[in-house]
Amino acid sequence: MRRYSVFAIAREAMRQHNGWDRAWASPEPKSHYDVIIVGAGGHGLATAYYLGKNFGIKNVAIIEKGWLGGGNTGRNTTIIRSNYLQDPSAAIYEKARSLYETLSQDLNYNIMFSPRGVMMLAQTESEIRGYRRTEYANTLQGVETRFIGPNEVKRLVPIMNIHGPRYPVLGALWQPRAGTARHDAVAWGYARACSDMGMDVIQNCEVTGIESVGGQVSAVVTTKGTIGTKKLAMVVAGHSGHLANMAGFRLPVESVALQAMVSEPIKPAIDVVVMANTVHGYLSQSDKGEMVIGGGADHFNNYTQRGSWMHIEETTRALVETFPMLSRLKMLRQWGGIVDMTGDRSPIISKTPLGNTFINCGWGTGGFKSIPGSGWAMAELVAKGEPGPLAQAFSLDRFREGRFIDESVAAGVAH
Ligand code: FAD
Ligand code: PYC
Repeated sequence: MRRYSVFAIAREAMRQHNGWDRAWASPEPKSHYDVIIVGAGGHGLATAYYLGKNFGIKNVAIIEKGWLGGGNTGRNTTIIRSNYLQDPSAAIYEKARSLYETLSQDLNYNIMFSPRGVMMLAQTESEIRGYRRTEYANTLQGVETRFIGPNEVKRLVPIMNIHGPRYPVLGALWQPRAGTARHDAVAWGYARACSDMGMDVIQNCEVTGIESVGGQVSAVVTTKGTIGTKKLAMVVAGHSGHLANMAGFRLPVESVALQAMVSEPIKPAIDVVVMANTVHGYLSQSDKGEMVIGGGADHFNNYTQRGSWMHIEETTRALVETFPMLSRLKMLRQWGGIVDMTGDRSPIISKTPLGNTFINCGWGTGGFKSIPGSGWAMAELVAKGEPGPLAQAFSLDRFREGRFIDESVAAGVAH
C-alpha cells in the first residue's frame, strides 16, 4: 500500500491523480481462514486490524452482507466520549477514546477526529445528582470530566437558550477531550489497513448458516459458498440474534431502529457536541455545516433501517426549545440504524456456547465511540481464546449471574 502523505498528494496532483491505488482489494473468498469475522462495521474491522497488528494473525476474512460501513457505523451521529459510570465501561470507552486520538496516524488515514468537547445537559435535579456522581466516578477512573454551571454552558454554546420553557439548563457534565470523527472514514481506514495486511474484506456476501464439528465451529455458509474457518467472530450489531440463532444459542438482545437526521448546511454556529437527554435530542455541526441531530429509538422492535415520521416532530420540537435558531433550518434527510440493546445497556464481548466462536454486540445506541477499544479487546479474546482485562466484565455469563453493568444513564439516548 502506498502511504498517503503531502508528498503523495503533490505527486498525484502533477499527474491528474491517476496513480492512486485502490484503498482495499475486493477478493473472492478462499476456501479456509484462520479467523472469519462476520460484519464489516467498525467493530468487525477493528477486531481484524488488532488481530493482525497485536497478534500477527493475518489469515483473516471479514465477511459483509452489504457494503463495508453500511450498517450502524455509517449511520451514527459520531459522538465519541468516555463519561460512563461503571469501572469496566470507563476503562474500555476511555481506551477507545485515547486510541481515537492517534488513529489517523496509526492507520495513515484521516478519520477527522475532532476533540471538540461533549456536554450532557442537566435539566432536572436528578440529572444534576447523576452527573455529579459520574464526575466523581470519572475522577477516580482517570477520565477527565467536570460538572459545569449554566453560565459556563452558555459561554461554550452561545446559541443555546438556557432558560427553556419547560426545562431550564441547570448545568452539564463536560468532557473536553471528547468529540466526533468521520464515521465512514473509520470503517474505510480500518478496511484499508486490513487489506494491506493481506486480509480479505469480502462485501456483498451474506452469512446464512454456521457449521460445526464436535461442538467446534468449522465453517460458515454464505451466499458465495461455504468457507472453512478455525475461529469465528460474530460482530453484526442489530443482526446478532440471527447469527446467534445460526450458531445454536440465544442472546439477551433486542433490535430496534435508532433515529437521526441532518439539516441543510449553515455557517459555523456551534463548536461542541450537546446532548440534551431530558427534552431528548442531541446536536453537533458537521464539517460541511449540517446540524447533525439525533433522536430516540422507535418504540417497537424492528429491522427497518428507515427514518420514522414521529421522530421528525418529537426531536425537532425538543431541540427547538434548547436551540431556537434551529426552527429556521430546513431538514435535509433522516434515517435509522438497527441497534442491539442489552438490558443493562452494556456490550457483550464474549465466548459463546459454540467452541471457538466469539461474539461482540450489544453496543446499542453508543458503539461508535468504542470501536478501537472494542476491536482491541475482541482481538485479544479471539487470539487467546480468553478475555483480557478490558473484556472480562462483558461476558455473556453476567446475565445468568446477575452481574449487570448498568449504564442506562450514561447511554444518554431514549430507548
Ligand atoms: P454495524 O456497523 O452495524 O456493522 C455490522 C455489519 O454486519 C453490518 O454492516 C451488516 O450489514 C453486517 N451483517 C449483518 N448480518 C450479516 C450477515 N448475516 N452476514 C454478513 N454480514 C452481516 N454510537 C456512538 O458512540 N455515538 C453516536 O453518536 C451514535 N449515534 C448513533 C446514531 C444512530 C442513528 C445509530 C443507528 C447508532 C448510533 N450509535 C452511536 C451506535 C453505533 O452506530 C453502533 O453501536 C456501532 O456503529 C456498531 O458498530 P458495529 O460494527 O457493531 O455494527
Ligand atoms: O452514545 O453518545 C452516544 C450517542 C449519542 C447519540 C447516540 N449515541
